[in-house]
Amino acid sequence: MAASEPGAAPVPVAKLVLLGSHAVGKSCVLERLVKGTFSKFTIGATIGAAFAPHLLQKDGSPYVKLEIWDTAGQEQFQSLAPMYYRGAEGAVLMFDLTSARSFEAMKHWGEELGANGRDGVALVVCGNKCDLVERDPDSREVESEFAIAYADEIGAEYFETSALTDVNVHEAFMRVTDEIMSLRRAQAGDAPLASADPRDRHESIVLPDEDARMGSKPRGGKGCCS
Ligand SMILES: Nc1nc2c(ncn2[C@@H]2O[C@H](COP(=O)(O)OP(=O)(O)OP(=O)(O)O)[C@@H](O)[C@H]2O)c(=O)[nH]1
Ligand SMILES: [Mg+2]
Repeated sequence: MAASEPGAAPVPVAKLVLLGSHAVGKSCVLERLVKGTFSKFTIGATIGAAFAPHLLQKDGSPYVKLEIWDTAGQEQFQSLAPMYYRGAEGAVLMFDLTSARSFEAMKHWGEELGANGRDGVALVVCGNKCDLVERDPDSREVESEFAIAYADEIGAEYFETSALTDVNVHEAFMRVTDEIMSLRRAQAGDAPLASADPRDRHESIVLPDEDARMGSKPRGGKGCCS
């Protein structure tokens, strides 16, 4: 829990996970959300996983303190992903709009979450790098209608995002967070605001480099550039 000011209601905490194949832009999207920047040359492939806390604001007030796990998409790290998605209340499933292969790989993550994730996990699907398809429509390998159909199938909202040009990043995270909060309310209003078990929140395995890289400054769909 985090309180915004003395006497104020505690700010709820929610754990989110980013899933998708290598180089779809998960870390860049997270950096855009958390720091408001895009590091074209300094972000390398994620090793293991990275953690970033982020205080999401709504209407100028603290809304939810997100604990975000950015998983590594490279093949050799895929077996680690369950550690990060198991306790997650929300997931951002990401693919690259210029890569049909990444779309297929993302469906695999959707299946895994359905089979092994938490019941009633809140989901959004993000087709990232919409700046590229806007600049060159021929580079698009996944049509919006297919992505929307898939998102509908798994009960998710679909966003076309760009970490580079800051399109729909905040909106996608707000959407998945709203969904988490409404699922909590639907659960008779008595669901815990955050896991009391630190193991569920992976507090003991924060990767120092990644944590430092992301920082924790608060900052405050759909089609590309809509
Ligand atoms: N044009 C464009 N490039 C992007 C965007 N997001 C990420 N990239 C580029 O895509 C590449 C991969 O980005 P990452 O954020 O490292 O990808 P990732 O999904 O975290 O990759 P792993 O950590 O290996 O799973 C980098 O060269 C980024 O500069 C975007 O929105 N637009
Ligand atoms: Mg990464």
